[in-house]
Amino acid sequence: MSDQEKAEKIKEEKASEYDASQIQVLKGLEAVRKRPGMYIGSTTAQGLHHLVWEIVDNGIDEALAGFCDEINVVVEKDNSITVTDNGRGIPVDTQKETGKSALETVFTVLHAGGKFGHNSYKVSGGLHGVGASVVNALSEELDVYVTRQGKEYYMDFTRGHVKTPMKVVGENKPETEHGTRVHFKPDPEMFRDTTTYNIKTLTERIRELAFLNKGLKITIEDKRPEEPKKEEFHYEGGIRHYVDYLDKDREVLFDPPIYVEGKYKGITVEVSLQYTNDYHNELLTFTNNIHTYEGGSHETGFKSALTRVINDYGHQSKQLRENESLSGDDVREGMTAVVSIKHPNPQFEGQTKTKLSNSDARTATDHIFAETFNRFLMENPDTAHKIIQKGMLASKARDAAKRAREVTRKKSGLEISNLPGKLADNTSNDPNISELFIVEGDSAGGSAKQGRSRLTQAILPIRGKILNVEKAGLNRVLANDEIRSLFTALGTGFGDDFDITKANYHKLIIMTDADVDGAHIRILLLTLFYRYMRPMLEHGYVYIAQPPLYQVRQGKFIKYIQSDEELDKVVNSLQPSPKPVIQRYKGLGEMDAEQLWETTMNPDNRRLLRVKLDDAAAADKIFPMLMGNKVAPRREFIEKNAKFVENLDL
Ligand code: TSJ
Repeated sequence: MSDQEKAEKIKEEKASEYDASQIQVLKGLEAVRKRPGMYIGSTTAQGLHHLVWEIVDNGIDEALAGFCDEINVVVEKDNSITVTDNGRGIPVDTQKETGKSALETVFTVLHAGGKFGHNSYKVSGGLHGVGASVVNALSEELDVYVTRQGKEYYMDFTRGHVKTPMKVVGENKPETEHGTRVHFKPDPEMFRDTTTYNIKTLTERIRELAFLNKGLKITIEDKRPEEPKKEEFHYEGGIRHYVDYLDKDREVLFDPPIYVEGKYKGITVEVSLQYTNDYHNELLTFTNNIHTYEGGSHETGFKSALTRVINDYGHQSKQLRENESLSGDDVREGMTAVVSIKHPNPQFEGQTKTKLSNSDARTATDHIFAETFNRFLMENPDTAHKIIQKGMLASKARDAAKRAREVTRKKSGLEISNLPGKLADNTSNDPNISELFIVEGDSAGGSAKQGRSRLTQAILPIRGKILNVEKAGLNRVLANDEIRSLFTALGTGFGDDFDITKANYHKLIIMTDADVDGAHIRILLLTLFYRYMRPMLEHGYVYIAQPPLYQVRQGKFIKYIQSDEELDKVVNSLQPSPKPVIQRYKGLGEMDAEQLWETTMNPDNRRLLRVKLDDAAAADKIFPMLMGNKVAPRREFIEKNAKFVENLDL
């Protein structure tokens, strides 16, 4: 082969490599747009928000690598998003294999994020971790500015295809100026449900990311309102402030929360913990900024270290007798803790892929936490004493509750029917079609019993305010008749023994008056469900009945109405005489059995609200605030969120 032939051949090879990579790009874009759910989970509101995290995660990676300390997120007027960081800027040099700039590759090749250069630090990332090219493919338009090494570069795309190739738009920039700015507008053809961003969803996660990445400043600005709103999150203390934030409305045992940080075999571990005078514990765990809802090895490591260190210290200090020990539940009663680890190669399992399975994460978390926590107890004997006392109290209460439970179980075992007397059960044994109405007051309970469908609907009347479980320990909860009836009827067992597969009803319907007392009872019931039968909420088995506020009658025409707006509409539509008669229902008790059935219970007419449990952490904050000891925040919250209490959607 002559030199010329050789050169030709190399040229051809280059061209075909380029073509091949171009085909890969087109195939990739096509795949993403054909099955967006495969890449971002769904194309609902959730997927829409996921796009923001895919971009923000790149900035977080840059921060974790130590090159960036600020990220700004803006929701523009048209619901497009701008994310800016002050990192090194995405590299722009031409890559040998494709002849394309690294910048173009990041936005056009699937899984390219962080794949060039040194990417060993890449620890952040959503569950899908697919990056900027997916966001690009799903955006009507995307543009990016990069400032690095004295120059500013620009490039833009439409639905993933290059529109304006990379060009230099600024020169002689000072070395101190560097960073990446990405602006994208989600494609409405892909996001058919909604293209409107929810500022609360974005803000909550940004706050969380700021807690989880100490020192990093993250701002969020909403430019849609007349007056744009901007918030800034920046926590030098990281997850220590997260614990403070979670305990904002609780009384705490000491201040500040315990904070531990360390690195073991390449795994960074941070733990912060606090005790409150509540009975419940709240433990949030994260791996690489991902909330591991289902826990996993880091959680196991933390829990076993906590129990072991407290028991060892208790024995050494003679506060616990030799034959006495505290269980994991005992030492966690009233605890608020955040565990956050950074792992170079996390493996997730479980139903929602949010359970960490790497066994080295258990060892690392146990090791780092145990050592520092033990030292903390030694150096702070007063606090240590409080913690041990609290554990011992929990242990005693648990023993008492266990005895009470055994007695209840034996007693009910001897009775012919172990169902509570006030329950009017339905005749079907199929939980799928069985509904349990929990009804406020005996008189409404009576009407409901008469009006119901006997096959599918069971009625349990409850009298007045039920026990506030947020303020009561386990033994008082178990001693409460109203609550025991409910659990017996449900058939699921209680607390730790709770077994959702035994539920006698797959719809639990709270039916209370449409007034403030009714709203309060509803919150008390939801608090009970949240604390003692959370799986019912997680499975979406809990509903709220919507009794009408008004009846409008004009001759034979009768209509039931749920809101004031609807009332106006209906009355306006009934112009000619005779004048319509409007009746306002003050409570369920004012309706007779047939009316109650027609308006609120009959599956053909009724409207039920399903109670959603989207965010356990948010709920864990709301319930203590609504139900706990501190009065001021509760009053403030109810005043601000009257609607929430009226129309609960957790
Ligand atoms: F990818 C992206 F467009 F989504 C995006 C990337 C969005 C945002 C807001 C920021 C970033 C980004 C990427 N910020 N910083 C970086 N850094 C790099 O890409 C980078 C820079 C230098 C080097 C190097 O080895 O010199 C390596 C990398 C990965």
